[in-house]
Parts: sequence; structure tokens; C-alpha cells
Amino acid sequence: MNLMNVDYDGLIPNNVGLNADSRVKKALEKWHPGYINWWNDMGPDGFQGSLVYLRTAVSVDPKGWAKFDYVKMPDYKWGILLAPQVNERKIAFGAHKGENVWQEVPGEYRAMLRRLIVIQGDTEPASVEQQRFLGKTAPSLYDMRNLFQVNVEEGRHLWAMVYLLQKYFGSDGRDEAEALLERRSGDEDSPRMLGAFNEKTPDWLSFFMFTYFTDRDGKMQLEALAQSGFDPLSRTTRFMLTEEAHHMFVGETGVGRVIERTCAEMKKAGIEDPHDIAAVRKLGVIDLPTLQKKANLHFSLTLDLFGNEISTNAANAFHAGIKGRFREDKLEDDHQLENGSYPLLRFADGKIARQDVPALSALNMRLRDDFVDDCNGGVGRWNRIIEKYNIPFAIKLPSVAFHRHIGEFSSMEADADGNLVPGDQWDSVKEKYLPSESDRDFIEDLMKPELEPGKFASWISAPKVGIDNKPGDFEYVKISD
Ligand code: BYC
Ligand code: FE
Ligand code: FE
Repeated sequence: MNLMNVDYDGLIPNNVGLNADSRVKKALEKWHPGYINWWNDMGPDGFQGSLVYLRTAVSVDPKGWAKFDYVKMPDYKWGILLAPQVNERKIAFGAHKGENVWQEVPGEYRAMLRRLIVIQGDTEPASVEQQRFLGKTAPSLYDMRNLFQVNVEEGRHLWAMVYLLQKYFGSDGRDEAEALLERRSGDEDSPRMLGAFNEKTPDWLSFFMFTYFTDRDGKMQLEALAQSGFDPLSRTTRFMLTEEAHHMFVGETGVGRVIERTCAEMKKAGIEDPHDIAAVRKLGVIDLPTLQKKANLHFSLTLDLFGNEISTNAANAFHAGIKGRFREDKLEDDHQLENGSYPLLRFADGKIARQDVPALSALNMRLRDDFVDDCNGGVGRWNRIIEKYNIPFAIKLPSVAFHRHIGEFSSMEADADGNLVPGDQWDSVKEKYLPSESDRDFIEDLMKPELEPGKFASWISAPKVGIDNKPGDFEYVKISD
């Protein structure tokens, strides 16, 4: 069998030879109804009977892995797809550098691996839960389709982690797979594991910011896991990354289209001051300062997902060869980091100051730095849209000390420029840098669905090109409920 191609004959599409692995096949078939129940209860609210123009992975060949067609979401082929095995792949970092990669879980790292896989798995359904009400206010059928595409693929990412748990972790893997269907985003008693995945995604601007910033944490973490010496994890995450690119595209172009629309309407109305919020809002578009506040919120929430700047968990995972750095295989150093140091910002004695710490302990920080660099690329492209209209405004990512709940800066408050804010002044500072109640109300009022093919809500411009090169008035979702 050609492992590039996916076997679609059984209940669970896969390229892992599930038919010859009856134990795992049975375990997954047993998990399947619970997954479908979860999807029906916690997946997109409404539209489950509608035909959505979705891509489905039919191969893991990078040159052509997806097929586009109309599908009802509950019939989506959630499959288990691993990137092709690399011949004679070696562990690229840590104490086992140069040894053959593991095809089975090394006993001494079992707990560590299981924890990482469970955390990764937990974020996937969490994001679907966070986004479940957005279909109802989609600014176009094009956007609705993109939302649902992201949702079904996050569902598939859950399958990817559940496969690893069921295949490699015996009965505790099975228990963890069940628990992944039981936790709920934002639930008081049984929340999702990481902070940002318990926040609300109340409107489409938040959705675009989330897919720009938070899905990009997904990219960074998946890149780090793709380096893993545990080969099945590496192969799974490598394929997930091909899907992830679209999620960030949805975020970057989504925010870009909001900016485009705002600037175009401001020009048309002759409004030159981007801070004249009342005038801009009257045009039915989102003012740039509010957009900046939303970026501040989602950026800072996402930074928390990188964990503590100084982390023994991260050091242990690297030392063990389980979780590498971003593009570890392209970096030029000893890949062991027993001696080097890494600079990071710390909060001590009431001041923020740079300090060199042992490189091995700073791996979360390093991945976070790579993340911030990656974020800045798209921010620059957003600002070029604003420049094109000659509007004196630039989106800027806030200081990493701003609005943090994990790590060095969780015990203090800073403004977006990184200046310390005394505790009793934070409330007034917050209004300035984070969306206020009235900002949220304004955006919520704008969120009126636009369901006519080729039409877009007042606050967002049309995309430059369609999905799968479809024309502008293509009916991406045939609504039937
Ligand atoms: N919230 O040593 P530390 C995605 C806990 S997104 C709550 O710094 P570590 C996606 C930590 O668990 C990518 N708790 O931890 C995006 C630990 O607790 P325990 C998801 C937190 O392990 C959009 C303690 O603090 N994948 O795919 O170095 C849509 C000590 O912390 C948080 C991954 O994250 C937090 N934010 O770093 C859909 C990859 N941060 O165990 C999907 C796997 C820290 O001592 N995860 N804590 O009780 C990891 O690699 C790491 O676990 C983390 C944390 C980077 C998350
Ligand atoms: Fe994902
Ligand atoms: Fe994603």
C-alpha cells in the first residue's frame, strides 16, 4: 500500500494501516460515537445539515493532498494521517542526539510524552467550542466556509492526538482520549487545560485575531513537536502543519480585509483622523484603535500559552529529545545547549531588566521569541494596507509584559509600552489598551449575517481570490436548516 494515499474504505480514513491493527482500530471505533456526539453538541451551532465546500485530505503528498467538494460537516472524513516516514531519521537534539528515532514510546519519557500529547489534543476541540456560535453571524458565505474548514480540521487534529494516545499509551491513553471529549472550554468545573482556550471568541474580529495569533501558537508548538525523537509524534504534527497554514491565512487576510474596508470607507468619507472613533463607527466599519485593542488582547492571551519563560519542563523535554526548538534541524549549534545562555526579560526588584539565563532553561522563551517574530510579519503587511491609504496609524504588538497571567510578568501590570502600572491604576489603563464593554457592544451590533453569495457585511472587504479559485459569487455554503 502506498502510504501517501489514504484508505477511505473503513469508518476511519487513515494511512497508518489501521485494518491490520485490530486493537487500535477497535479502540478508535469505540471512541468514534463519543466524538460525533461531542461534534453535534459542541461543534458549530446550526448549519450541520448544510452543504459546505470543504477540502478533505486525500493524501499526504505535499504536492496535492486535498480535494474540494460539498460535504455536510457531520459527514466530514476525519482521518488519521501521518506524514511519510523519513528513512533512517535520527534524533536531532538533546542527550540522545544522533541515535535512531523511537518508533515506540521510550519508557522513561512516557509520562512526559503523554502530557504533551494530551495538552496538544485538548486545545483542538477547545477552539471548536469557542467558535461554535460564529456561523450565525458570518459576514459572508466565504467566511462561513473558512470558519467551518478550520473547525473540521481542528476536529481532525483531535483525532491525530487521540490516535497516538490509543495506539501507544494503553489504558491510560484510552482514559485520556475519553477525558478530551469531556472537558469544555470555559466550564467552571471541567475547563480546558490552557488559559486562552477558556476565553470567549465572541465575534468575527476575535475569530480572525485568534486564528492569526493563537493558531500561530499552534504552528510554533507543532513545529517544536515535529522535531521530536518520538517519530509517530513527529510525523503526525508534520502533517497537521500543512493544514495549519490555512488557519493563519484566514486570520491574516481576515484582519487585513477589515483594515482595508475601514480605510477605504474613511477615505471615501474624507475622515483623516483615525482616532475620531465616533465618525469612523458611523460608517459601519471598525475603527483602527479598537482593532489595535483586539490585537493587544489576543496577542497577550496567546503569549501565556508558551508557559513560563524559565521552565524545567521545557528543559527536560529538550534534553530527552521529545520537544525541540523551532526549525531545530536548520539551527547551527551543538543542539544540546548544556553550556550556552539565552537573554530574556525578567521582572525583579520592581524593574524589568534583561538577564542571561542557561539556554536549556529558556526554551519556552526562545519559542515565544520566534513566535513574536513570526507575528510581526503579518502586522507589517496590515500596516502597508493602512499606509496605502495615507492614514496616520500603525498596528503595533504590545510589550510582552502587557496583560500577562503566566510567567515573569504575571505578578505585575504594565501598559502596552511595557511601563509599569501601579495596581490601583490598572483599571483605567485597561480601558485604554483592551476592548471595553462599549467596544464589545459596538462590534457585537455590527455582526449581522450576510448570506447572499458574493456579498459581504459592511465592515469587511471581499477577498482578493476565492477558495479553490472559485469566482466571487460562488455559493460556499448551501444553507439548508
Ligand atoms: N495555562 O514549566 P511550565 C494549538 C502550567 S495551540 C495553564 O512553564 P511548560 C491550537 C504548566 O502546565 C498549541 N497552565 O510549563 C491553536 C505547568 O503545570 P504542571 C498547543 C499553564 O510545560 C488554535 C506549570 O504551569 N500545544 O495547537 O514548559 C486552535 C509550569 O509551567 C500555562 C502545546 O501547548 C497556561 N497557559 O509549558 C487550535 C504543546 N502555561 O504540569 C489549536 C504542548 C503553563 O506543573 N504543551 N502552565 O501542573 C507544552 O509544550 C507545554 O505544556 C506548554 C507549557 C508550552 C503549554
Ligand atoms: Fe489544530
Ligand atoms: Fe489551527
